[in-house]
Formats: sequence, structure tokens, C-alpha cells
Amino acid sequence: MTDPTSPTVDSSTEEAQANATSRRAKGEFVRGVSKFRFHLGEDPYFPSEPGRYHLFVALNCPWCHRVTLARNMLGLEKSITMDVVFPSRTNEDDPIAANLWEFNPQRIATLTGTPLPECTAETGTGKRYRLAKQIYEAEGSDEASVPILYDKKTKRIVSNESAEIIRMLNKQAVQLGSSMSDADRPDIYPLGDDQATLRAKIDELNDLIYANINNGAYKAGFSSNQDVYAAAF
Ligand SMILES: N[C@@H](CCC(=O)N[C@@H](CS)C(=O)NCC(=O)O)C(=O)O
Repeated sequence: MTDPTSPTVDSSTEEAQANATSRRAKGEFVRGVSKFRFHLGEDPYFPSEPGRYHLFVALNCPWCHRVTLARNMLGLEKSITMDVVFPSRTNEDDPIAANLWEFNPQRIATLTGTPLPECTAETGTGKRYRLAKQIYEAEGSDEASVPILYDKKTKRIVSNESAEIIRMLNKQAVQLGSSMSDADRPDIYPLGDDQATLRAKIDELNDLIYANINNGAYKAGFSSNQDVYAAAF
């Protein structure tokens, strides 16, 4: 079997990258392209099996949010395990670096003065990494984002692109071990020939929501130039 080194990229789920370097230099937030784009159940390296795959998420991240919603709606909570990072990233005094997602169930939340019960240690890789970035580093990647769909068997990242993760979970729900009957489980991206119009509508809405709402918050919030901020806002 070929080692999965050439992921297939679905260009419909990303921002235009033209002149990204100069746009960034002018203060614009230009989201990079997610690099792990394998297809669960289609790439022979990643067959669909119950209990094999794992998600790393932040509950306050809009991209993770849609993945965790899909996992629940499709009855995959038991067959796809999941770890949750602390909702604030690492501080300036972190021994590795600031602004990274951290698995730290002991970390105290400023607002409550207590740990957060939903936060977990990292249990997917077997290494108990403290930082999501370390999961990428093990693959030679400099990315650091969540969500991550991870294969516990091969210890490889399958995908870090939420729109594609959702479609894969939907398509492979039965093979992945959904606890719901076919009658009860919603089909959130119907693949039948007669559903082409609905799929086109979902894709169109996803492009609109991705660029203007989910990523829109970043384009405004992370711009470092007032005019760029105003335009994004
Ligand atoms: N294309 C990704 C975007 C994920 C993303 O940007 N996640 C943010 C959290 S809301 C993140 O982890 N950013 C940290 C980074 O990119 O270093 C997806 O939709 O899955």
C-alpha cells in the first residue's frame, strides 16, 4: 500500500491564496490551506472502522463546532473518540511558545477559578502530547490548527479540514460504527444522483458561510490595519 503522501485537495473549501504574502504584509488575514486532506474510507490507507479514528477539537472553535455537531448528529460519539483542548491558547510564558492549543485538564479558567470539566489530556497518539502542534510536528508539518481527524492505528493525521471531515463522517457513518439506525440518522450531505441540486445548494451555502461568517470573524479580528478591518467588518 502506498504511503499517504499526496493528499487530494478539494479547493472549494478554502480562501483564495492569490498574492497571500503581500496581502498579509498589508495587514490582511489570509487563511492558509489545510494540508492534510485524505479521504476516510476512500484512501486505502484509511479504511473506515469503528473505534479507529479520533478527533482533536476546541469547543470554542467554529470549525471544530461543526465537526462535533456532525459527530453527535450521526451517532458517532462512541466510535470516534475525542480530546478537547483548553479554550484559551498558551500564554507568553509558555516554555514552548505562546498562542498554541494545549491539552491541559488541570489548567484553571480565569473566569471560574476552577479547571474546566470538558477539557481532556491528549489520548489519541499514545504520546500524551501537551500541544496540538506536536501532533503536526510528528508528521513534519508546521501547522497548528484544530480540528484534527486522526488515525490511532497508523498514527497519522487524516484531515484537518472541517468541511471535508463532516462530509466523510456522513458518508462513512455506518462503517465507522454509528449507533443510530439508518431511519434515525440524518443524511447531512445526500449523495444520490437525484440530490445534485441540494448538494449544490449546500456547497454554495458552505462557501458563503466559510468566507463571510466563520472566516469573516478572523478577517476582521486578526487584521492589523484599520482599513482592512473596516472592509472585513
Ligand atoms: N481549515 C480549517 C481551519 C481550522 C482553524 O483555523 N482552526 C483555528 C481555531 S478556530 C486554529 O486552530 N487556528 C490555529 C492556527 O491555525 O494556528 C478547518 O476548517 O478545519
